[in-house]
Amino acid sequence: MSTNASTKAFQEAQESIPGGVNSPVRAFKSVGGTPIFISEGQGAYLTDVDGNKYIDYVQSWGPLIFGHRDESIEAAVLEAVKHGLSFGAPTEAETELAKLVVGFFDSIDKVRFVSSGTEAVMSAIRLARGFTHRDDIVKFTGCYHGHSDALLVEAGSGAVTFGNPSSPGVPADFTKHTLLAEYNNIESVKKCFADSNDIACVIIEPIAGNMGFVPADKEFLHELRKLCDANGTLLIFDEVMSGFRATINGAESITGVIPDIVTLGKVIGGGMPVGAFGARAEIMAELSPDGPVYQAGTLSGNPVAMAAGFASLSKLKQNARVMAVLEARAKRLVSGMKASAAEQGITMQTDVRGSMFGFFFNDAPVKNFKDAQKSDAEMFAKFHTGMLQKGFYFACSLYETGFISTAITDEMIEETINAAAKVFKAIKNV
Ligand code: KE4
Repeated sequence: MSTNASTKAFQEAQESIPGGVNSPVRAFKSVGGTPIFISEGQGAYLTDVDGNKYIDYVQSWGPLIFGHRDESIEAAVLEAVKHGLSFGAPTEAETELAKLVVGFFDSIDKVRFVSSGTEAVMSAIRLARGFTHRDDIVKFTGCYHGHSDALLVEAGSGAVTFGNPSSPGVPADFTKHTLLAEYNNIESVKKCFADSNDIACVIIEPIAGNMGFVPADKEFLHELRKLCDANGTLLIFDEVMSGFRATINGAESITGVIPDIVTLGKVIGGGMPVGAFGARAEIMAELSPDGPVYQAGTLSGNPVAMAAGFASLSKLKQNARVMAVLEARAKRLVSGMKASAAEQGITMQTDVRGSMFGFFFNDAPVKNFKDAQKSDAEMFAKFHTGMLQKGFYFACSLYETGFISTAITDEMIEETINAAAKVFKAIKNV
């Protein structure tokens, strides 16, 4: 498989874009080799600039649950652009998508759209601080909530991949209100509440996808809810990644824990830039222009992005059983890969929630970021490279998550498992 054109494109990109990429994790730094440059996506497939085809298990880091160039989403976008790209004024498209999002979540009465997950989380934190008149926040090591200053502390995703969890350029003053706890460890959260009586919110990925794939224990989330209630602290579920990927009704529907604020992104834009945050009416009433908490955005609620998101979520609503089908495929994939690895004496930890899946090359179950960091990063890099060379595109970091789209068939899953068996065999026979 030649990747000469990608190599050339990467060299050229590095002359005008830092690292040659517009988001660090894309640089393949943690798996080695040259990032492949994509020329197009179609259904389950990506095609790179050398003409190589790959079955795509990343789907733009989650948004494309219906695969590339889904007909209904593409038609909605093409129709929307005929009426203009952006107005900076309210449109009915925003109301239509808002009503759809609200209908999926018991915890959400109203929702505000923004243009990224980072914006959604940054705004949700400000709203929580404004609503509670408190300054401190609690986050969990290994959880990633976008790159706003106060949250880029012991973050996951790209921040960890580069081993610099707390980024330079973030003044200590900007993170002194950020308290850290350990995922799935309620005692560590109790310590935060012992250290501060000024905690506005606890923010968590209830189904974490940025330290690798680590769903929170249900009991832990229930304890977290009780702790927040006892202290007048808001609980924020950051579902930018897990929203409409683990389930269509939010983590609340599978854990029984109702958050105060939910942040969303990815799938709700159908591949276009959309983030959102929602909560019950009394909390959202604090948000400008109704209330004093300021938040704004030139392209927030962009009508073309709204059309893509509406088509994406409408299709999910009309096909509610789709998540069960995707989950069955995800389970088949990880169990097949795990069995193939075991034949070569390689141990994998795997987990699935809906269309999300993850795996660690690790001898013990992964319950938090410290456990995840004990995983075999070298084995992961060899696996990623071997699968890429066979035409299977997995997330280029062990601190990420995999996704199944409706375009990925049972046959493709079997193809992937067979390829993994060959890759594990080759790794062991080196
Ligand atoms: P964006 O600003 O990238 O749209 O969303 C930030 C964000 C917030 N919260 C969660 C739970 C997220 O997973 C993300 C973004 N996810 C990463 C993937 N791990 C985006 C990929 C990237 O950074 O290039």
